[in-house]
Amino acid sequence: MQAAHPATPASHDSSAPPRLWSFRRSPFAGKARAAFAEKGAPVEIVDIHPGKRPPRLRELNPTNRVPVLELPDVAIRESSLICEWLEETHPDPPMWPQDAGRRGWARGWARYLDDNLTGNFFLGMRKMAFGKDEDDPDDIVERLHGRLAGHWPVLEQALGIHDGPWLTGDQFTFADLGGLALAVRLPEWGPHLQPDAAKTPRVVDWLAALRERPSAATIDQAGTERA
Ligand SMILES: N[C@@H](CCC(=O)N[C@@H](CS)C(=O)NCC(=O)O)C(=O)O
Repeated sequence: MQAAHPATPASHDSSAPPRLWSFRRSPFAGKARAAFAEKGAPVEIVDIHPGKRPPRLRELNPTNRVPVLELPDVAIRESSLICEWLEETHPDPPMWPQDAGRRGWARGWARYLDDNLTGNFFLGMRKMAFGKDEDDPDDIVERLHGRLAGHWPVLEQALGIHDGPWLTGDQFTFADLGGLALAVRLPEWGPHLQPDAAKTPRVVDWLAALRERPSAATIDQAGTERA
């Protein structure tokens, strides 16, 4: 597994809280910030400027992406793996179901949300903000955003399985956390893409419940800027 990339030596004071390299508008950095808030775990948030990424970011994460968590001896890349580190180091409150089957099911939904909902929506926003790639079709943003409509009914069905309010039932898990950035940003950034309460009422309620969580405030949280 290539989760951890060695940080350069003496990178980070071991008595200080871990440092989360972040960007305010990044949904995956937002997921990691919210995970720290849900766990009540201390963290230092440092912001990069997406157009002027500091060389240190690539030392920590070879893909030059955020989020990446800097620990005294290593750095952990990928928002989901930062969540796993948190679950292991801060077990309370548990953010995965105790039952192995339900846990595997929830992990599958966490992945589904990242890939199909968060991924398509925010990649479309990124292309709107920073421009399309050379080989993108002219309507790339509409294509990416158009995919959301097909995923709402699938999510509706999943939310019906354990009788809510969360994906696995009463317990709020990392699978639900995967929808938090979308829940917070969609009303403002893509109101026309929101699900229809008449067709997918569970999804509408789930998105509203996500926005009510105190950790939702971290989705728009900036850190100290690092050049
Ligand atoms: N799968 C990664 C995705 C990370 C990611 O795509 N980060 C974006 C910000 S949301 C980024 O830094 N993109 C930079 C780029 O594409 O150049 C994760 O979950 O951490």
